[in-house]
Amino acid sequence: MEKIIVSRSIPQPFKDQLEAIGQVEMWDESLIPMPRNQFLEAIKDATACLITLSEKIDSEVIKAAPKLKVIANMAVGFDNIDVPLVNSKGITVTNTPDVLTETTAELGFTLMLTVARRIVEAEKYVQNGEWQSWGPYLFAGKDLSNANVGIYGMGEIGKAFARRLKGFDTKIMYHNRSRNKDTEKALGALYVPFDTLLEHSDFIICTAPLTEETRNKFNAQAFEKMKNDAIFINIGRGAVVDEEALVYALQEGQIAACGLDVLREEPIDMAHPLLSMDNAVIVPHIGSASVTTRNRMIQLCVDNITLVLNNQYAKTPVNLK
Ligand code: 8YV
Repeated sequence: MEKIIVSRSIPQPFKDQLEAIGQVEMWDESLIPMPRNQFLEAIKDATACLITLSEKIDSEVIKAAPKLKVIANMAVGFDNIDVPLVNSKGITVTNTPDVLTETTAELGFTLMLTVARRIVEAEKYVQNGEWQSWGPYLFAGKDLSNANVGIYGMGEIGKAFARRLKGFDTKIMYHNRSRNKDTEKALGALYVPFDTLLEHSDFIICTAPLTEETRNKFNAQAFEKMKNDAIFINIGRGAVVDEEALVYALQEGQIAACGLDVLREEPIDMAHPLLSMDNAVIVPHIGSASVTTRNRMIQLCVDNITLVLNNQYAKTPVNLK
């Protein structure tokens, strides 16, 4: 008998599909993660699990789960999972690439324009009844048109973001661990060293996953090199940024503003200095949050679990290169 753990509440039609292949133990909350102790208990006799980034899959979980065959992560990123360890036990790890690409790029674009045109500050001003008259420079922001846009991380999301820049007559630079000439041709993007990206971009968009190479990539030295009126957007992973250095850069005017969908600690500590800064816009990790995309992500997890439990290859296994 298969036993499938689902660590968040998912809609009944998806649960029904899983129930057709085994017994399902679902944590019936959608905003509160399953407590670690309960997860460790539930995983003991589980053969599959559908999890989110809140669940850390480490040696403690793997030791507790001798029957586990598949871990379906409801995210494209998988830095919450010790993939080499899990794979060494013959357990398949799957993620949700492609289905969330366009939605996540759209959130990045939304954040970029929101920060550039100071929408959050302006909206608060109206709500607070401070709008007395029109002013020539009232909430004057920054143009995206004709700007230099630097993309750090030219994976699928980076490319989808670059495609959206087309109508704005921007120059696109990118930096990535590997160069892709087809992408350069298709998107008119210029491959540049990381320092060049920092020095010449009016907007920098980070879409990078968290790896040993990307951790703290945006540190004090990086912010120092950026233009003083640059806008920094992060839709990758929080730990790619040294947040202390970011706060300092914003306070000292090394950069103009930032928009963040991801943070080192999620949810953010309400005492975090970024929360009191008008030039920092923070949203709660909603990159892939459209109803259609979240449905597709869950369906892909369900498909991957179904395939592996039927002794077939998963659709989207994580294979570390
Ligand atoms: C996830 C994400 O939706 O896919 C990712 O890697 O960061 C988000 O899009 C979210 O983290 C839920 O697991």
